[in-house]
Amino acid sequence: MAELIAIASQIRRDIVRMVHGASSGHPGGSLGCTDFFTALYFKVMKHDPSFNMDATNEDVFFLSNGHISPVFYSTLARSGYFEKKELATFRKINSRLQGHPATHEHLPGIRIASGSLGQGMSVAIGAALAKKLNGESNIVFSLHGDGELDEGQIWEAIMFAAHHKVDNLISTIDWNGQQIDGPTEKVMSLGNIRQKFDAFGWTTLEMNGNDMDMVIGTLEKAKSLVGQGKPIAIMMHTVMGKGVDFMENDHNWHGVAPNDEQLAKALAQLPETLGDY
Ligand SMILES: Cc1ncc(C[n+]2csc(CCOP(=O)(O)OP(=O)(O)O)c2C)c(N)n1
Ligand SMILES: [Mg+2]
Repeated sequence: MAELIAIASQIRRDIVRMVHGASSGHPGGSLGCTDFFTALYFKVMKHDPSFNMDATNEDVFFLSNGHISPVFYSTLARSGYFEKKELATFRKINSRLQGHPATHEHLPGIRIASGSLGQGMSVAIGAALAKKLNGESNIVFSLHGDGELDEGQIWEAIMFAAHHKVDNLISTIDWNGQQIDGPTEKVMSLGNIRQKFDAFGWTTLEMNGNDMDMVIGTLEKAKSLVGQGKPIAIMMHTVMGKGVDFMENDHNWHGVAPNDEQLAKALAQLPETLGDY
């Protein structure tokens, strides 16, 4: 557990350094979801950093809220998909690390373009059904923002997955209560998301997404529910900007880069554990 918490601290450092280096990007959701990514890639998922696009015989993850690419890129680099020094190219011209992930850059670990919200669950369902057709027992994971649930396509996908018993899919919702323009309650009230997934026929779980013990325990519990006829959803409570006190719970950090002074303040709160890129 201590090892995972140490990895998460380094990933948080990478996130603020990358966004600062590019003078643009999305630190808020990235920092909030760091513990989830760490648990998934360093503990829960069976995956191979030598990377095959088809993900044959391995678990697979799709990031639907593609704007939180900094946490995804850092996690991929830190788990061996590509060299960590490439993180320095984030959002630079001709970089493989574009602001929103895209497949034509051929960055190992990226299997779909995302950033246009609402599409990732449909993709994950397709991949999960393909695994069933191929007789594979591996699991498909996906992540979605709570603001992303404003997209109608998500609800079509939720309905479809229950109807077609896509029970090898674990979709997590980053329930941070914030989105680009303000708190989700103000922009468009989501109500009780868990009850909505329940009503649509999914098995649901809930966790504090910034408590590593709980993240691991809940993801393992979700894995144990695979194959029981229902898709699985995890309601993940996170703090936007987690780990950097002046960014926490503030939607203004959804997509803004820290200046030099703010970067220094942020890094002072995040121990360097694996060496900066
Ligand atoms: C189809 C589509 N509509 C609008 C946007 C603009 N947009 C980017 S991020 C965002 C808010 C997303 O909120 P959430 O998923 O909660 O992300 P968080 O702010 O928590 O990181 C919006 C509306 C988009 N990227 N795609
Ligand atoms: Mg949100």
